[in-house]
Amino acid sequence: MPDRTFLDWPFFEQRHRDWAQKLEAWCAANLPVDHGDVDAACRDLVARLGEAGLLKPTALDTANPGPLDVRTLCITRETLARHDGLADFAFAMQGLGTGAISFFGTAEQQAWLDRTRAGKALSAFALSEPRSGSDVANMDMTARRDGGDYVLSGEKTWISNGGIADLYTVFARTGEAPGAKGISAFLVPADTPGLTVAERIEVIAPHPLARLSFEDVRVPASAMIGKPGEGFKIAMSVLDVFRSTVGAAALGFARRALDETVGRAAERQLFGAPLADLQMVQGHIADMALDVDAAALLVYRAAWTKDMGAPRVTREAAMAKLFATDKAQEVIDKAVQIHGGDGVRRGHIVESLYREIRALRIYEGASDVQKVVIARQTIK
Ligand code: COS
Repeated sequence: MPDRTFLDWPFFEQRHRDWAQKLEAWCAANLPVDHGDVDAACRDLVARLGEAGLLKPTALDTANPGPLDVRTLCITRETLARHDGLADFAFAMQGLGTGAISFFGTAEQQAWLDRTRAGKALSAFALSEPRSGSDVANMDMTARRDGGDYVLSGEKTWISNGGIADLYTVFARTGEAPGAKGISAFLVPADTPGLTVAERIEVIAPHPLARLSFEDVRVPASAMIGKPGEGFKIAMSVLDVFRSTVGAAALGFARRALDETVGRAAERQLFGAPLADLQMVQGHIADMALDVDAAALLVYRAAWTKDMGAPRVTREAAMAKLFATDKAQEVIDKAVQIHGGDGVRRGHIVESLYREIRALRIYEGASDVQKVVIARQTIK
């Protein structure tokens, strides 16, 4: 039984505990799913999560507008990740892909959110390019004004949900100024002519991922999200919200690894006694439990701070993501070690956690970038 005592921490309200309980019951009945065809699995997960009302926290409720509740997003990612990494992925992308529209979109653009929150449309966030991942301000993709339209040209890569999304939030250079101040954000429906999948990308924990090509993709000027030249700040403020949730997903993977390890240590006999009797194993379990709790404190501190109305949580979110993802990697590595051969057996839960966790230290701002962010904020 996973540790749920953290839900009694003062970061949370009764509605969070009720949500966690409802979600846990849904997960127990529906997860894990078969990952054989990740495209089909993601579409199905989004549809089913939507039907159950579980995608509602991912985007603005147009009937009752208000800020996204980051604690709910984090509890959801943590819980889904503990049951099935692909379910966490499907949930997370509905938020990251629409964040710019929730926070900066026009009423017309926000009409999409009713569909993404209901699981009837999939979304994606197209920021990274072959030549610029961490260095966002250096992007090449252009959006040229042509009468009442913008024409987008270039490539985006590492795009999660690429190929299965119905809408993309795309960042492109509009040239108001060099660097960070000359980028704008656009809402591009997947069926816009000129937008194609150039390559599907296979990774160690498979999920829908692609490189996208934009060849003279024409969108009306009304497709711009926010103002011209504000794209970099829009991207960063979306990441401010969703980076803590990446930490929460890592926390879910780590908690699962800890639970599996505790079970294994109690059950497995070694030298005539359970593994758990060995002080060496106890030392590992203590380190794992400590890392899980410390990560949870940082993740929910960041989420709570945002929910309390902080305009920016750049430092808190960077700390949460950096610590939770790095420590989850260590926790899972220990779980593999304690599971012995089973820890690397294809299909074993601990083996899949080992593959699932790695990308989280890279995407949405690599660990190294989080250190840059934390150092800058601290020195300032
Ligand atoms: N919220 C709002 N505004 C922000 C912001 C944030 N979180 N972070 C930066 N800005 C603003 C800055 O205030 C600055 O504006 P002013 O000059 O008006 O003050 C502007 O944006 C440029 O910021 P900065 O000079 O810090 O930009 P850099 O090019 O040096 O980049 C890093 C900073 C490296 C931190 C940024 O590019 C980054 O986070 N990279 C990782 C990107 C990433 O996560 N990629 C993964 C894609 S999604 S899978």
